Amino acid sequence: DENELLEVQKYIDKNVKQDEQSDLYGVAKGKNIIFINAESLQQFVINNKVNGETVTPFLNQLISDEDTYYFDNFYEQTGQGNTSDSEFLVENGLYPLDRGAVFFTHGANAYHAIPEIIDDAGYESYVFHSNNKSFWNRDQMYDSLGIDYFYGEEAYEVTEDNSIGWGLKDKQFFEQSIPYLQMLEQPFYAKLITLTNHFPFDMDKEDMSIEAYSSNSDTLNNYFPAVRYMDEALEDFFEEMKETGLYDHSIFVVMGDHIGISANHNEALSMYLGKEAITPIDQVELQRVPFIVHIPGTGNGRVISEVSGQIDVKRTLLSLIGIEAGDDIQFGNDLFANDRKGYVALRNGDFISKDFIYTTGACYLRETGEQIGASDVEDYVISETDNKRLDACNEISEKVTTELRLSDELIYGDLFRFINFDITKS
Ligand code: GP9
Repeated sequence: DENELLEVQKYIDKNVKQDEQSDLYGVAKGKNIIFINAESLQQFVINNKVNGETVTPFLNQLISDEDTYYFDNFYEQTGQGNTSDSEFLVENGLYPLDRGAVFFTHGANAYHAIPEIIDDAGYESYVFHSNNKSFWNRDQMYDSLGIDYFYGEEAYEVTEDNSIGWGLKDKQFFEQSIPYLQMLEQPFYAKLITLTNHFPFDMDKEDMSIEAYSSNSDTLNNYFPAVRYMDEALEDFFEEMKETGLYDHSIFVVMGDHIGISANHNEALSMYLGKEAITPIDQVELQRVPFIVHIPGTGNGRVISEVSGQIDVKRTLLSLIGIEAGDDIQFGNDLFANDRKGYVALRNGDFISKDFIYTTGACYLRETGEQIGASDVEDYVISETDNKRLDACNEISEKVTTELRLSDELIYGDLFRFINFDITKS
């Protein structure tokens, strides 16, 4: 175990740690963190239309706001644990497992998650989600992550009228969550997990502000009105936050947790996107989800297009509230600092870097979509440039494999049991 830990620490020191502090370090110190886990929200609906109508008018406005930092090349990195995996990534800066849901399989492990770390800075942590506590084994895992209180299904008034699919409709969910938020001692870290925009995206007629799409996939067709409904729910929530006065004392994060439209719907999706077909690299790029950080009062917001992912959220948020990386064991970077890893590993070993996309066992040039060094010509001799590119791509691929393996070892060996962190004092 000691050797494994040593290897992890060495790897992180060499490959993950950043020397430089970002300009935004500490800008949100002492402010509440309100984190919206947006169910199934994918990037491709942002600034897009369906049947001539804008899908996400509120989010479009939010991302162009002067106080918003919008990451438009941000990838979800979940495995089979879907929403729970995305929560795991965010809280720990570790990868979920390649099979099963780590929330179920390793819910009793020791971790060093955001709630525990920010506890020393005076923050209490809460989750709001109108589903039963044992779904995804949340009740056990939330304890292990150091979350102080979980407002689950029983905290809400759920009736036949105000619910659909898996539970309370998002508009009701936010509305009923607000009195609780107002009661909390500040500063707090509150995660609100939405639910209405969930497969198969069924909606009551009266909640549909835009028409469904028309294709051979009901899932894709219904996705658009469901996303619009969530967009409206978020708009109401932000308005309410301003009215309660919590807005000025908080920063807001909106993150898509995982894809909603799987590859089973590629035919319909390629029609919607105006593409002949979804290529392997399109498939990877479809794993982009919005990551939006709204910090009232900074006035310095912008679109950030460097490659990033859910693994980076922990370090980014901690840096915003003025907590250094110290000796933390995690695999993400502060997305506001410049010296970053420069690649995002997907759970299946695929990755995206500034120059390359690696998928289906091949390396592609991100700019042109061409497979590097591939040719149908007999006796084709690979060019020197392509050879160098392949070397560079393989080098990243090795890091990705190592990183995923080390993260797995930490979880399988429950190695956080053996570490005493002293982060805030580093
Ligand atoms: C369940 C909700 C959705 O409580 O978070 O989970 P998902 O099915 O998207 O993983």
